[in-house]
Amino acid sequence: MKLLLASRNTHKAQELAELLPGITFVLWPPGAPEIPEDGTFFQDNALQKATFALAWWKQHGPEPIEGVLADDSGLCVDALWGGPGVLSARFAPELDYPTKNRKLLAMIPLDAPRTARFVCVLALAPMASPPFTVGAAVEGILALNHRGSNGFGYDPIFIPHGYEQTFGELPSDIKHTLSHRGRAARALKVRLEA
Ligand code: ITT
Repeated sequence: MKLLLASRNTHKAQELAELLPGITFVLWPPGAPEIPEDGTFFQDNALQKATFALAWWKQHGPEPIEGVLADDSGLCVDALWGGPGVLSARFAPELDYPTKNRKLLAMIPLDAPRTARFVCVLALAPMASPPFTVGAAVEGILALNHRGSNGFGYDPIFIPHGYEQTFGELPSDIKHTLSHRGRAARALKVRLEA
């Protein structure tokens, strides 16, 4: 199956390629427009990205595809009322991730709960049938400090339940078995196989 991936995030692209080896991904071309994402919820944004990219590809796409896959995801921190959440990619955009992660940790009061979850919604827009979504989350807590250099984004500050290491310290195959994206990808596979 050949799908266009409606994302400019190369880390997501790599994870999705590892999680969905049966799918050949066509990457969103460098000259294509920015994909809008101004929804309130992960599901809104995932659908918006997939349907926008599908409409653009139908007009301009240089090769045949069977549909478009989009991923909207983020880190929801209970002590920050669920933030940065859908705004995870836009939190402190001027900072690199180590500095951003330190800033986020500094915003958590010492006596506040450190519970958090990563959420991922995948939207699949086939060429000729309505789009659908699958979603998943992984629960965990925030580390006291940035730890490890695996993964990307907020991985070095997130400790999944049942582990002591952050996603930045755990190898990618363990992250894939636990993560929001891994769970959503497996749900997508089940849906496609059905
Ligand atoms: P596209 O919209 O082009 O796909 P994006 O990075 O802007 O890329 P999102 O709006 O979905 O995508 O924001 C997701 C952000 O959430 C991402 O940039 C990271 O900061 C964070 N994030 C999502 N999944 C993550 C993961 O597995 N590990 C660490 N951080 C993650």
